[in-house]
Amino acid sequence: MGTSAIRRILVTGSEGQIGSELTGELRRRYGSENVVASDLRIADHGDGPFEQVDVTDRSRFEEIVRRYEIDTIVHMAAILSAKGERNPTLAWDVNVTGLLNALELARELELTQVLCPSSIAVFGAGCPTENTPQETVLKPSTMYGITKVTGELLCDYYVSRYGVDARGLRYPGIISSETLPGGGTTDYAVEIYYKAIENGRYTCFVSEGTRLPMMYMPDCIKGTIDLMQADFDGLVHHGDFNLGSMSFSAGELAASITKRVPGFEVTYEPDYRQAIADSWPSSIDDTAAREEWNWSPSFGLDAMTEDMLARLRKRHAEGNLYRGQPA
Ligand code: NAD
Ligand code: AKB
Repeated sequence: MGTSAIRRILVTGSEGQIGSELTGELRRRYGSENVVASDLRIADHGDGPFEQVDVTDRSRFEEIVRRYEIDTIVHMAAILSAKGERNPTLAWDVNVTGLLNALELARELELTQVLCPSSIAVFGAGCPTENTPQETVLKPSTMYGITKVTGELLCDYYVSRYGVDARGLRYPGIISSETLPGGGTTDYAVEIYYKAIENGRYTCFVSEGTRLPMMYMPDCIKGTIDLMQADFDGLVHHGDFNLGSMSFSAGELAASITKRVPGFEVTYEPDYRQAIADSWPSSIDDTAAREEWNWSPSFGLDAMTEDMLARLRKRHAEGNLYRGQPA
């Protein structure tokens, strides 16, 4: 097991918030022809191969892995927390059956590596909410969280039982400017930037005091690829690395934007996602990631806000704020 042999990567969920940017960076590093994008949604990837793959369809998944001689699956296909609460059985099918298919393909075809993200959604009642440790009680209250705990256990099981190189990180809420988030609880932390630029007003669906761990996309991409490239023999953990970066309340996020968008108005109307947010930690202890593969984030709140606003302002000026995505 190791990373030097990585040459043919399949990204599932490549059209999502993270998959879309990760695919681009993997193509820059490994060559466009060596990174196959795939999603349930059909997309045009002029810069490299794209295949429509439903990850719950094992035979189609296998067909694409064999056809492109894939050795690494970067498994981003998922149903996130808010969407998962609206359709829990779909969340189970996509998040658990989809991952099991990826791991079984890795076992049977002796692939080099499977990487599948986990989430701060694995935490719930009974764990410390400040500086939440790597090892603690995992009692999530959402179906999404339940699928993520299951996914971590599956990855670790395939490592110990079959010697599959399976890896995963517990991402915090990811904030980015290129692709809108796909139905999570932390989506407000992205939407707020778009609305600040679009019309100077935002109605936030969690309360002003809600404080969650967050991360800017460049750090997310860097952490993901750093873990992919880490020496397997140096890893004690595998499927469940806590990954920290910054923590702030919705009010602090709004203040960071208001400093740069004078007159920006935010109102707070918590909905069903408030209970999900309240069940998650406020901050994360990522010592294991720092010690085992040298994890170190770069962005803080104000640096992220500067960068987000500059990118979105430019697109807005070009009449392309949402890049054709539904607002
Ligand atoms: P997203 O919702 O933006 O994208 C998921 C993609 O999966 C979508 O393009 C969707 O079309 C695709 N998909 C759904 N069902 C599918 C199926 N059956 N077969 C193939 N594709 C399917 O999600 P994201 O934010 O890019 O998340 C990627 C990974 O990171 C997920 O595992 C998610 O749980 C994890 N994660 C994300 C965040 C975040 O804040 N974005 C935080 C923690 C963890
Ligand atoms: C969500 O809110 O569902 C995701 C996550 C933290 O896993 N952003």
